[in-house]
Amino acid sequence: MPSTVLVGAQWGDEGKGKITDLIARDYDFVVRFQGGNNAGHTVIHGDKKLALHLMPSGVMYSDCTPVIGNGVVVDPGVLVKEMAMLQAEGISCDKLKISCDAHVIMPYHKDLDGADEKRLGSNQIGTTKRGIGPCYQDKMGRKGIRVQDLMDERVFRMKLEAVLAQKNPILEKIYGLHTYTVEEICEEYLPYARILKPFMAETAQLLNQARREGKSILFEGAQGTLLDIDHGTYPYVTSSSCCAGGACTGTGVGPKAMDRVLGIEKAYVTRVGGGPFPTELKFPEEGGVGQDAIDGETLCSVGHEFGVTTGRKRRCGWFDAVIGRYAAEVNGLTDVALTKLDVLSAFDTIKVCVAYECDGERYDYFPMQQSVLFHAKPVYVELPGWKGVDITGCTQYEQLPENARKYVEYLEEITGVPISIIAVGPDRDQTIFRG
Ligand code: 2SA
Ligand code: GDP
Ligand code: MG
Repeated sequence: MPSTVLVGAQWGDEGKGKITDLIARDYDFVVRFQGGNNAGHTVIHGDKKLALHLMPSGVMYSDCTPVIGNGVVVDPGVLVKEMAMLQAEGISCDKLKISCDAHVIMPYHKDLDGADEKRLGSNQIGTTKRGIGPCYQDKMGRKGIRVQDLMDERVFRMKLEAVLAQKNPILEKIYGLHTYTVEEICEEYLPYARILKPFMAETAQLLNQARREGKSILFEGAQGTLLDIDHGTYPYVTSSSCCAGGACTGTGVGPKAMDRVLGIEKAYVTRVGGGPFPTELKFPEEGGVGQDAIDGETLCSVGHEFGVTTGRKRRCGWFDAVIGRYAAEVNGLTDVALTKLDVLSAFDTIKVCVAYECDGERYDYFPMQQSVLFHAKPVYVELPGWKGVDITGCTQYEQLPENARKYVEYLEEITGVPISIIAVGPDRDQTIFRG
């Protein structure tokens, strides 16, 4: 089994959790390489849905080693709770490895995330307020506290002292927030350190050794291509490298180890938080009217489009092939898993955006300037649907209605990437593998 990077090809929530969970059993290691507990990956356990925020989805299989790579930001309290939740479900976390170089989300990161958002007013990013951005800021600013620092009380106290001397005045004078003492943070964090210490590892070495021994690795991306700090719709992005390149920097495994880059695409598009979204079908409460508003509501209600971490209603829109082509390029996608095709059974006809128009110009490629994306009008092609046909039981490609197959093949044609997996429902067996 080759090593695979799995990435979201849109704005996140494409169904990465389902697909990772589905294919993880074929890999020896499943590694998270970026993001933190802003992620919400839904996996199935018996007849229950579980939401994983930090734990790699490979934890669901006892033969698989879940690894939290150096590119991840770890909220230790959240991780300890998630491990307890999994253990209560009978899922062992004993094999977990946490990179000694991953950065730790501190209480002031969460405070600053919320305060920054407030300050932005109507220009809010719509973050998950989990402290992700401020933690990555400190990492890049070389003021971060890493997992290895947390595990060494002397170092932890020393680093905290230095960082609080800088954070406290900012918290108090700029944001009017409460300040922290070294002692109160130690009281909260040192017990976590004691629980997590046995799981700390030099994960880059571990993974490279595993490669030499012929073991396979699944690199599990979180969020999505358009939320990538470099390639996304900046500043309406998360603060990490969600694209395939992030799998190298976020784990310490070189690019030659990546044999396959699997992009996860929803059969339509959703986005949580602010920022441009050309194919958005605005909800009535956002000023949407007519058939577009009805179609947006239908996608949201049939697709149950609510955030796994925050419960927020996700913005919904038609499939965007401009984004599909862009994601194919910036990630070097070898193939795509198309999810939630069953949701489109609710429509008479289905639209696909093939290009944008802005100020009389046509854009077939992702526009260079973000202002274009804000004002872009989608150029749609309308395809006949398969309304009312229940496709959730289809396990073979040939069982899909002809128009559903035509839709899949049209997406392949206009994005230039083969679709190797099709999901027609949330369960593991509601999946079609194409030869
Ligand atoms: P942050 O918190 O700094 O990463 O937020 C910055 C932007 O990134 C978006 N973002 C996400 N978008 C979709 N899904 C995410 N995970 C959760 C889920 C989201 C939830 O699986 O449903 O529950 O609301 C996720 N995480 C970050 C975020 O909306 C901002 O636009
Ligand atoms: P992720 O963040 O990319 O892992 O995606 P989320 O878990 O946030 O959101 C995807 C949602 O869609 C979850 O509730 C899944 O159970 C569900 N899901 C995944 N694939 C399918 C599918 O093919 N059909 C349907 N109806 N639901 C799906
Ligand atoms: Mg999600």
